[in-house]
Amino acid sequence: MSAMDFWVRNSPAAKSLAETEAVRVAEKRFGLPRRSFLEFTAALVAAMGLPSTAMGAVVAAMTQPKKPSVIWLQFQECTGCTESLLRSEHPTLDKLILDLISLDYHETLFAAAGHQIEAARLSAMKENKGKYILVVEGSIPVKEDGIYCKIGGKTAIDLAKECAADAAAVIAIGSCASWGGMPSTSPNPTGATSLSKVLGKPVVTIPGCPPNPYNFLSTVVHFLTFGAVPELDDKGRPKFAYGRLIHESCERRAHFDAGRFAREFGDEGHRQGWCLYKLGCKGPETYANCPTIQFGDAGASNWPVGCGHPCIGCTEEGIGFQKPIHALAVLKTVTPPTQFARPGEEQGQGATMVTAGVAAAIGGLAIGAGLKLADNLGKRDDAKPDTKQK
Ligand code: FSX
Ligand code: SF4
Ligand code: F3S
Repeated sequence: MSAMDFWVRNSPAAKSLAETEAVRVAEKRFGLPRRSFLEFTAALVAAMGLPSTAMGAVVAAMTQPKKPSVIWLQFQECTGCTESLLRSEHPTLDKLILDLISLDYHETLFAAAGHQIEAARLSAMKENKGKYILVVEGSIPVKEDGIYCKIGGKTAIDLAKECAADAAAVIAIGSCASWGGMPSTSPNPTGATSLSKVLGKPVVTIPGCPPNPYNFLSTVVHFLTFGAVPELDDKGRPKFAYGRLIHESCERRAHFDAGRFAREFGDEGHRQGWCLYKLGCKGPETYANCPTIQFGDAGASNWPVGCGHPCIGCTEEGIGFQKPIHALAVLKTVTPPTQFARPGEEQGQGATMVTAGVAAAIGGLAIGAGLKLADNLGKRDDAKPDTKQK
């Protein structure tokens, strides 16, 4: 049982929270047993680096009657960002769309098209002026005045600017929107660039190709709870998710330290699960929480390195899609830090040496809660109330 599960099951605070009207609303709205909902919320709270005392506020925000309007634009991309959210399953995106946010414009998921969908976007923007969340997926081509990507007769440049003007928060989801991603790979014929460059101001970025749906979800929930986006690094990435190098919490790190490397795909070292550094793993120069949060519901070790593939640095500008896959990573940290966080150290402050240790602990909690969620919520059809004590 993870620490968070233990907290949900045993702390008096969690027990009294389970009896509140907000949790009753959540039970109905999300169709989840109370404990499962609380465990899901606890996983998000832990992932954001917040203390358990924030649970009440997060639950209240997730169950508020008025759902925040979300306008989701798609430009130069593969729809992997949306796909990864559709596969998140805790809870599934249909729950998210219909029960947590009001998705008022999304070209792929909407049945409507043409003038109808454009009208939906304009009316949502008018009704929720200054309050909606704008999410942009995909890079924006700026060559030849942006003619390489047009929707409804407008260039991606104009659409992004128009929709961002009255948004309460702007989120660039995926590496394409965050820094150009794959479409900006040399020679970049369309001039693919990031949302923040087009808008001329910083935005929240959730890079990854595709990004981890947990990180997007946690960022939205943070905004709903506190009316502000989480603390960001100098590239607009939430520090709770991108504050540490992959290499610091990689499950193969012991092999790296011991000098045990896979040298070819399929060789003995590869089959033994040894370090992938010599196959070009970019974990030592890539900031992301992939090893602690992992992906999807396929069980433990479900992330690129866990599956036996070197990290290509997809969250990192200048690395992913730019540095050759086989090239060796620059080692940013070779030796362990001299100082680790003390118990009870302030949480969620990002990438300092001291807080790195705290983040590891938080990551551990999130994994436990996340895997438990996969257990309970991954198979929606045969999900059963979680009444068994473990
Ligand atoms: Fe694809 Fe998204 Fe990659 Fe880009 O994710 S998974 S090409 S980051 O914009 O759809
Ligand atoms: Fe893990 Fe890659 Fe670092 Fe090896 S080099 S420990 S595989 S992140
Ligand atoms: Fe991307 Fe590397 Fe994570 S390839 S998904 S940053 S492990």
